[in-house]
Amino acid sequence: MLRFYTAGESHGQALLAFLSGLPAALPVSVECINHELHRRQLGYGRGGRQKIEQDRVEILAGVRHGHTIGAPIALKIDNRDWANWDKILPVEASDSPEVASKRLLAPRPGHADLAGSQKFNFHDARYVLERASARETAARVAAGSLAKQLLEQFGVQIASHTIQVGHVRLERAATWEEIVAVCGDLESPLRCVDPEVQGKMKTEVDAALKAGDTVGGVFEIVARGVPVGLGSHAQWDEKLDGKLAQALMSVQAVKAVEIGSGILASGSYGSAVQDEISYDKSARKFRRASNRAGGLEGGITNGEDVMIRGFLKPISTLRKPLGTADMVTKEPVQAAYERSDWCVVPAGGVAGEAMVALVLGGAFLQKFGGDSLAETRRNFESYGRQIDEF
Ligand code: EPS
Repeated sequence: MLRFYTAGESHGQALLAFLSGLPAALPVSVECINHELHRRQLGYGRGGRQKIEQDRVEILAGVRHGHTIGAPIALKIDNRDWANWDKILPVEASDSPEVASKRLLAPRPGHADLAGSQKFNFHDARYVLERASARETAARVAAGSLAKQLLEQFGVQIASHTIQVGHVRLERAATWEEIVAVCGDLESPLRCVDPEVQGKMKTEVDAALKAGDTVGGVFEIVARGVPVGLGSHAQWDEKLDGKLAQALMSVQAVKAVEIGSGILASGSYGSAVQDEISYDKSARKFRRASNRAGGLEGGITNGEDVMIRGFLKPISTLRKPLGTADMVTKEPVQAAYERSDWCVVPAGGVAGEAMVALVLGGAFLQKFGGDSLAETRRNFESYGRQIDEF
């Protein structure tokens, strides 16, 4: 079983991720992790913080001589901004005026500020926002890169692209080749496969900035090469669609998740929604004429591309703030503003890829097990023969 946790505050010393359950002898590329971290920092509509940070991973445990050793893996990403925050957020008790100057009493509508402060009984949203910040996704992306590196050993690839920013939507299906190309394109401003649509998306982002507002959108994750049979129909908490939905929903600002053509399907007839099955005798393979199910039937992967979308609300830190109530005086005030991004859809896609990799990697290891990569491979290949002979 693959398990992971993250720790770290947005302006603390570092972000940490702990991952356990990877088989021993998996080759690990630090360069690949750093590449993913870099991709997460990109995107049109990012704020000042990404000019400060240059996210790079340090592996502290679980990897030796370039391979996993079957021990828990500890990953660290330093926050460069810590240099500006060490007096404000020290580990030790402090009565320095800097601490008081950064108290946040005017909770932002839509952020965790108020609900988190009430729950933990802080009359200052600082501790809550530090942990609720989407900066935490850097740790997920580092752990997710290791899950990707496992899955790649078995021919599974995961990529994301942007299909909507604000009101502008990509109205056609993108090909796998287009998605892979845009996903790896470090120059692409919003990771949309269509240059014309992307131009309109940029205009949407510019309009939000000009208005002191923020803009949301939709990213799509596609996993290709996923074997038939991950997840199970047998129990509610074994259904892989449910696990994927939860994983994507946990990404900051995601407010809805769609698998395949789930939203369209709810307003269509059954005959127009299901994917008809045929059997290709020469390839000895079952085929589906379409993939509206998004690669999942009954909570089980069916061998088609796994397709899942995350719907991001516009982020809640607004340069032109909304009204709120002071947490101490209870008087009406304007919500707090320090600095912010105004569009994070491409970054959301990278975080989404990591979450999909961690869930698929976990389901993969649940099915095939193995304490060493060689054992996992034997189990995988033996199951492959069962599927071929079915
Ligand atoms: C983020 C870092 C943060 C924000 C953003 C994501 O940096 P700072 O708060 O110092 O500007 O840019 O956080 C949020 C969206 C949020 O809601 O807190 C990052 O590295 O992704």
